[in-house]
Amino acid sequence: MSFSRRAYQVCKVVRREEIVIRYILEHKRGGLKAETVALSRQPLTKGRTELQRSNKRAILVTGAFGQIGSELVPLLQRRYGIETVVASDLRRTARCAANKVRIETLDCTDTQAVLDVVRRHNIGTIYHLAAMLSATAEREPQIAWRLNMGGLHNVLEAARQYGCRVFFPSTIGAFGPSTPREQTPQVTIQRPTTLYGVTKVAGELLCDYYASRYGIDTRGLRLPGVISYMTAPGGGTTDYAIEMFHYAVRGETYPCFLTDHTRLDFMYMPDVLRAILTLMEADEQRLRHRNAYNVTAMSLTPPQIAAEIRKHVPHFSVSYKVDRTRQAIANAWPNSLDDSAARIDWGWRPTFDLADMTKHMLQQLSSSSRRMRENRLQSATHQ
Ligand code: AKB
Repeated sequence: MSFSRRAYQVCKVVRREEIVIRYILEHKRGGLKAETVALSRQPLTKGRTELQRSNKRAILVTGAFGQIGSELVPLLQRRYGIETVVASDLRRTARCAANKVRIETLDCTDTQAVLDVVRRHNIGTIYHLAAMLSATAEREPQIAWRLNMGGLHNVLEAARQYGCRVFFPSTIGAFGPSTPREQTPQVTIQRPTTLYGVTKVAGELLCDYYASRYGIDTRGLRLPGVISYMTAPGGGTTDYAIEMFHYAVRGETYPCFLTDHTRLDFMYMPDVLRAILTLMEADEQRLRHRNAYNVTAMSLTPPQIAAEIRKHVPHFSVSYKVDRTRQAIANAWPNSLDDSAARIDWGWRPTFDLADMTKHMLQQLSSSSRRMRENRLQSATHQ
C-alpha cells in the first residue's frame, strides 16, 4: 500500500473514532436531543461531501410518520437543512403543523404518484421506510405484499428513472427456521416462513438487482427489534419490549405476548439512526454487502428487560399471555446476529446497552406522561 493511501485510511479511522467519542460524550451530558444534534454535527465524511456536492437534490422519506421516520426526519432536517427533506406518508399527523416539514401525502403503491413526487421535488436520495411489520403482515398477507413489494418496486423504478440513491430497511425477519440461530452470519440461509420475511428477502434481492443492473446506489440494514419512545408500538413481534416500558411507567403489570425464554436482538433508536446515517455516508468502495448489513446491539429475553426496569421501578411485574401467531414468528427468527461485516466495512458500533437504554427510555416516558397529565389538568381548569 502506498504511503498516501495508508495515511488516508488512518485519517478515516481517527475521524470515525472522533465521531463515536463525541456522540457518547454528548449522550452522557445531555440526553437524546443532544445526541441526535451531536450526530447531525459530525465531521464531514467522504459520503457527506458527495451528498453536499449534489446539494440541489432533496431527500424523500416514505413512511415518515412511522417509528423510524418520526425520528429520522428531524435528524435529516438538522443535518441537511429543513427545506431539503420531504416527509411522505399515507396520512398527515398533528405533529406536521408544528414541525415545518415539507410534507407529501403519498401512497407508495401508486406508481405514478411516487414518480411525480420524486420529479417535482428533484429527489436525490430516498429513505424508503413505508412497510407493514411482521404481525400485521401475517394478518393481511395480500395487502402486505402489495405495500412491501409494490412500494419498493415503485421506489426503485423512480430511483432508476431519476438517478436517486435508496436506503431500504431489512430485518432479522429476513431469516427463517433453517438459518443458524446463534451469531447468525452476514451471508447465510434465508428462507423465512412469514410473508413479512418473504417481502424483506425479495426486497434485499431486488435492491441488489437494481444496483448491479442499473448502477443504482442502494444500501440496507437488517435491523433487529427497535426500541424507542416517540411513537406508540404497533404491528411488530418485537413490540413487546416497547410495551413493557409503557406499562412500567403507568405502574401496571405487563401481559407479555412472547414466552419468557424467547431471545431476540434489539437496538435503541439513537443507534438505529446513527447506523442509517453512517451507512448512507460511507464510502461506496468499502461496501462489500449492499442489501443488507446485519446490525445489532443486544440479545435479550423478556425477563432480562423486566429485571433492568425493576432497578428503577421496583414493583414492576410481568405475566405471560402468549400470542400463538407472534410466538411462531419469533421462534423462526435468530437469537443473535453477527454484525462483524458492518463493523469492518463502515465502522458500525452500538453505543447503548440494556442499562443505558432502560434508564433513558424510563426518563423520557415518565416526563412525557407527566407533561400529558399537566396539560390535561390545565385544560380542565380552563373549562
Ligand atoms: C417486527 O417485529 O416486525 C419488526 C422487525 C424485527 O422487523 N420490529
